[in-house]
Amino acid sequence: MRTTLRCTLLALLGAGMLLSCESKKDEGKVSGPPNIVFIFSDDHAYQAIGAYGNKLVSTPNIDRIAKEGALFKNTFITNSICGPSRAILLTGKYSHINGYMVNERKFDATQDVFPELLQQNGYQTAWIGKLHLGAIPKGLDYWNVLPGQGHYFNPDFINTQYDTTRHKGYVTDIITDFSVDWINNRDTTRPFFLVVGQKATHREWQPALEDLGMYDSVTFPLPATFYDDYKGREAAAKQDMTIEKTMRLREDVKVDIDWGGFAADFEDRKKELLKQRFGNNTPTSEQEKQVENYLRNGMFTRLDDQQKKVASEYYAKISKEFKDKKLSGKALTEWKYQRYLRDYLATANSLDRNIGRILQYLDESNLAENTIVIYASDQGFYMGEHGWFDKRFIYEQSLRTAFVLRYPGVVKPGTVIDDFAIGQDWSATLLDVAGIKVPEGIQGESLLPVLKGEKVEWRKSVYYHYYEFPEPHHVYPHFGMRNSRYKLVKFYGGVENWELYDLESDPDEINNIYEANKGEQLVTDLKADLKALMNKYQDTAALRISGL
Ligand code: SGN
Ligand code: CA
Repeated sequence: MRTTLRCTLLALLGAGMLLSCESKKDEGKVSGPPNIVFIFSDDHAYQAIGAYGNKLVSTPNIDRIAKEGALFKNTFITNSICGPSRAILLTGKYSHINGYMVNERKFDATQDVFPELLQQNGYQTAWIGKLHLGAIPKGLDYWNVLPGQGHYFNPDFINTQYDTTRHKGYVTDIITDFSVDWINNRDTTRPFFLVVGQKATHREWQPALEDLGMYDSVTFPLPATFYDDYKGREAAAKQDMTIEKTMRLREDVKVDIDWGGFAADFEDRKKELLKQRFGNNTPTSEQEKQVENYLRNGMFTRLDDQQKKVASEYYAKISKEFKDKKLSGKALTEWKYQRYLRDYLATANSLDRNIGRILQYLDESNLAENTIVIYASDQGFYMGEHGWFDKRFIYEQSLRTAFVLRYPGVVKPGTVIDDFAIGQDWSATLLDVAGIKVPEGIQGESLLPVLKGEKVEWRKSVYYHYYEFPEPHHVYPHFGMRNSRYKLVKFYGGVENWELYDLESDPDEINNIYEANKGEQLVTDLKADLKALMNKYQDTAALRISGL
C-alpha cells in the first residue's frame, strides 16, 4: 500500500496560514474526485496512431496512455465534423438536440453543458486551444482559445477578458505551454478539468519546423480503396474531397507557396477558394474578406523571417521535385498522396510530442495518480481510403475516432474495449467519475462500468446523422445506423438512396447491397432498429425523411 499526502499552504485572508492536506491514498487510489485532462485533437485519424495498428508512424505518447489505461476500438462521432463534435462533447446530446448541426454557426451558449456541473461541484474548469463554436460555452472559469480554425504559426488567442493576442511559435507547443501553466497556477485545493484543444492535425497540415521532412524516406502504401470507382454509391461519387481533384497543389501539398500573399494569380486563387467554400452562392463581403485574409495572412505569411527561412528551404525542394518530375494522371495523384501523408504525419508528430510533455508534467508534479488523461480526436479522417482526405461520411474512417484513456487505480493497464462508445458518452462518464448525477437530457451513457470490466447491458448499435451541405466538400446529408455487422444509411437532400454494407464480408464498404436485399427480412429488421434509434434520440426530422 502506498500513501501520498499532498499538502498545500494556503494563505487565508485574515486567518493566517492554514495547512491543508488534500487527499489520502488507499490501495493505490487517491481519494477525492480525480482531475481530468481531456486532450482533444482535430482530424487525427485513428489509422495514424501506433496503438491503433499503424506500423509506419511513431506515436509513443498516445500509445503510452493506451498501454497504461484503455483503448477504445469502436468510438463513433455521430456527426463527423469539428464544431458539431465539440458540441456533442459539451452537451452529451445529438446535433439535432443541441442545435449545432453544421460548422461556422454560433453555439447556443445558454444551454447546459457538463463543465458547468463540474464547476458547480467544486472543479476549476478551463478550455485552451481550438474550440470552434463561435461562442464560449457556460461553465468555464478560464479559456484561451483560437479564433475559428486558428493558425499553425504565430497564432492569435482570445482570452477570458476577450482580448486577442498573437503568440510567437507553433500552435501545438503554445497550447501545451498554456495548458501546463494553467495547471501549474491552479488552486491546488480543488480538482480541475482542462480541455487541451489541439488544432493539429487539421488541414493544411503544417508541421512544426523541427518535424519537416521526417517521413520523407517513407513510401506509404496506397489503401486498397484508393482508386475507388464509387459504383453503386451515388453520394460517394458526388463528393468533392478527393486527393486527385480537391486537394490543392499550393496550400495543401505546398508546391510554389505564396510566401508573401501577393502572387500574380491572387485573383484566380481567390475565385477558386470562394467556389470551394461557398459554391455558386454570391459570397458576402465578409466571406470574401475571409478568403482574402486566408490567402494573404492565412498560412505562410504569418511566419517570421527565421521561420520562413527554414520552411521555405524545405518546401523549395518539394517544388523542385514536383517540377522535375513533370507528373500527370495517376502518378501525380500518388505523389500528392505521399506529400499529404508526410505533412499530415509530421504534424501529428508534434501533437504526440506535446501529449508527452503533458504526461511528463503530470508525472513530475505528482498529479499522474489522481488525474484521468483522455486523448481523443474530434472525428476520424481519410488517409487516402476511397481516394479521399476529410471526413463527414458515415463510412468507417470518418465515423470512428481515436479514444484512449488513463485512469490509475480504476482502469487496468492494457484494457482494450470493443464495446461501442459515442462522443455523447464522454460527458456522462466524466460526471459519473466526479460523483455527479448524470442529468436526464444527456443522451450518452457513462463508460465507467465498461472501463471497470463489469458485465453490463451495452448498446449494440449506433445512430449517425450528418448535415453540412454542399460546401465545403459536397457530402450529401445522411443518417444511418451501424451494428457489429451491418451499416444502413439513408442519403437525402439531392441523393435520395439507401445504402447497406455487410462489414464482415466488405469491411471497405464498397459493395452497397441495399438493392439486392430490399425485400429481405434483413432490411426490414435493420430499418426497425434504425427507427427505434431515431425514436430513442428524438430525431423527428430524420424519422419524417426516412418514411419509417
Ligand atoms: C475548412 C477546410 C475543410 C474542412 C473544414 C471543416 N477547408 O473549411 O477542408 O472540411 O474546414 O473542418 S480549408 O480550405 O479551410 O482548409 S473541421 O474539422 O473544422 O470540421
Ligand atoms: Ca475536425
